[in-house]
Amino acid sequence: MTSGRRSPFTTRLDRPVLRRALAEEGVVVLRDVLRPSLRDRFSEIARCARVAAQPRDLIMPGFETPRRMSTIGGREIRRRLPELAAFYDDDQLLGELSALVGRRLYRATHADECIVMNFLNGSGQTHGWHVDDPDFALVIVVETPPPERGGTVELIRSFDRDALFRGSLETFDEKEELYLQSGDLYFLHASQILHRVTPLRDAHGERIAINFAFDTKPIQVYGDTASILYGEAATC
Ligand SMILES: O=C(O)CCC(=O)C(=O)O
Ligand SMILES: [Fe+2]
Repeated sequence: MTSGRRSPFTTRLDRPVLRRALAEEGVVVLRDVLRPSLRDRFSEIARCARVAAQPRDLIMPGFETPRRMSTIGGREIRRRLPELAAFYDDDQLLGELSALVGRRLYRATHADECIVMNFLNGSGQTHGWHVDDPDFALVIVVETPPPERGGTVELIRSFDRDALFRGSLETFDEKEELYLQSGDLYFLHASQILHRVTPLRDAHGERIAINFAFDTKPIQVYGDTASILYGEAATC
């Protein structure tokens, strides 16, 4: 549908260096890659939208980790923020991300989880440890505090799901931190790598991220967590 349209990116994503990094690390940080006009527009949209975000404060069943944050789910985004939906629906984006992964990707079919906005506001707000149902996440970090103020992305590559379900997260010492600045994107193999956003340390701290979800299968079976965090379950 988008042939002839401008790429959302300033550079091609299927460069060998990025492909290799994603294959080896399960994540790539994409700095200065989103066209500045889009980056600024998304930032403006996110800042306006935050008043409409739903506050959440719960322990997510499964890994039993906290969600102290505000959210806007895909259904609401499709209704009210068509520019984000257009970015997600762009076949050129899908093609570039598929090339980066080295296999065909599909947009997530979960109406709430396909595109989500996550807002952390103030001390203690956090998006606790989890894996995503969709396989890959393209995350735009609209706003993030300096790392010493919290709100950093931490990753655990290899983990024992059973141990996690028994609630032994504290035993992990193999955490890695992603170094991110406001305006960065990252692309994460989110169904395989355990990840979280650490609690903000500052009463006035703020973090905003937009997550666009992609699957390796056209139809995916989703659990309940997205509906708990982002709204009701349905199909995009
Ligand atoms: O905010 C982030 O950087 C991560 C978002 C995330 O993990 C998610 O939406 O599933
Ligand atoms: Fe996630």
